Amino acid sequence: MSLAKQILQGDRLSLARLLTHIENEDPQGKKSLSELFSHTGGAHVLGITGAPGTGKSTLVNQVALSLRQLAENKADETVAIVAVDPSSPFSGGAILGDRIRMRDLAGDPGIFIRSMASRGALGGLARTTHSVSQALDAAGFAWILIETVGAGQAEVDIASTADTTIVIDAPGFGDDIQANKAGILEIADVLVVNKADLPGAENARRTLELALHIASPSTRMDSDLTEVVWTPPVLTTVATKGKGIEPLLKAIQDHRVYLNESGEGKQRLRARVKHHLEVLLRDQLLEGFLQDITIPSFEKHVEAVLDRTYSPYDAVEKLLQNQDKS
Ligand SMILES: Nc1nc2c(ncn2[C@@H]2O[C@H](COP(=O)(O)OP(=O)(O)OP(=O)(O)O)[C@@H](O)[C@H]2O)c(=O)[nH]1
Ligand SMILES: [Mg+2]
Repeated sequence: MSLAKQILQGDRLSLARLLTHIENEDPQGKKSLSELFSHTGGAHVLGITGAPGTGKSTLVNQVALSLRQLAENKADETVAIVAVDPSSPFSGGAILGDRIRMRDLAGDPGIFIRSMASRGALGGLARTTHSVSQALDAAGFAWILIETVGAGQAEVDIASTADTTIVIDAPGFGDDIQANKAGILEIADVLVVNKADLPGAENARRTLELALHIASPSTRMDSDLTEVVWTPPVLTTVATKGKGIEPLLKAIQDHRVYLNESGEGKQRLRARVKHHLEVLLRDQLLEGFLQDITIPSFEKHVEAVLDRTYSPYDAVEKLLQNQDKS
């Protein structure tokens, strides 16, 4: 039986194997993903992003636990967690976070956890996170929770993979938010001020509310507006105590309904497919091209550019014209 078929039958070991193939970008991964593709589209993908230490992992755990506790149909309302970690295996935070995760969530067969290394990719995700998410979708998980690397920058990539993007802030992280406000507000569907037990939380919440209001002052004020507009709610949580999780789940549900009813869900899906096709095409073309060219030949052009014999643009022209295999 093919790997894909085993996954469709609910075999978790096969799923884990496929995810490794995908992460390694080997042909078996592509083959299985193609076979699985018609089974995707059922999951709701949540992206959780924010500066390092704001409490993403803790919050993801709580959301996963609550989704499972509130599930009316435990067999169907399953949760997959993808934690994108910095490549270094020595990053204490990530490892500690995972240990806590294992302790809280282990034992529930409706929860599947996968860490993946970002391998130096920027933007908070690994190159293959989108494909990993698709595999989990096909495997039948109702919810996919993706925690991005907290690089402290606006992790905009997540917005092109997730249906609902949750941006987490915490008191004391205000400067980061300040510097990246524009990017964060652009991608946030739901804003959360975590660590509401610490002083400064209310201040952080008000700062976000104000920034949102400045960014889109007309929303909700114009009662004649027939078009439905989504204004990201700003919520507060204490992830370590599980406080504020139910309102957060409600906001996620509301956003999901909004995506369906406004048609924005379809628009986003179209943009996502387009983006993914472009990325694949670029990768494939480059790969094919590089196969036709020898390293000494490439180096020759590198030398020529270094010597300023000709420009990088000329070098690319020459490479494309000759593809000389010398
Ligand atoms: N006081 C307080 N501490 C919290 C809260 N939520 C998380 N923490 C603590 O904040 C620290 C960081 O939490 P994590 O969940 O690992 O944060 P993270 O954003 O996943 O961190 P990275 O993945 O390393 O970027 C831990 O020591 C948590 O126990 C909260 O609501 N209140
Ligand atoms: Mg974390």
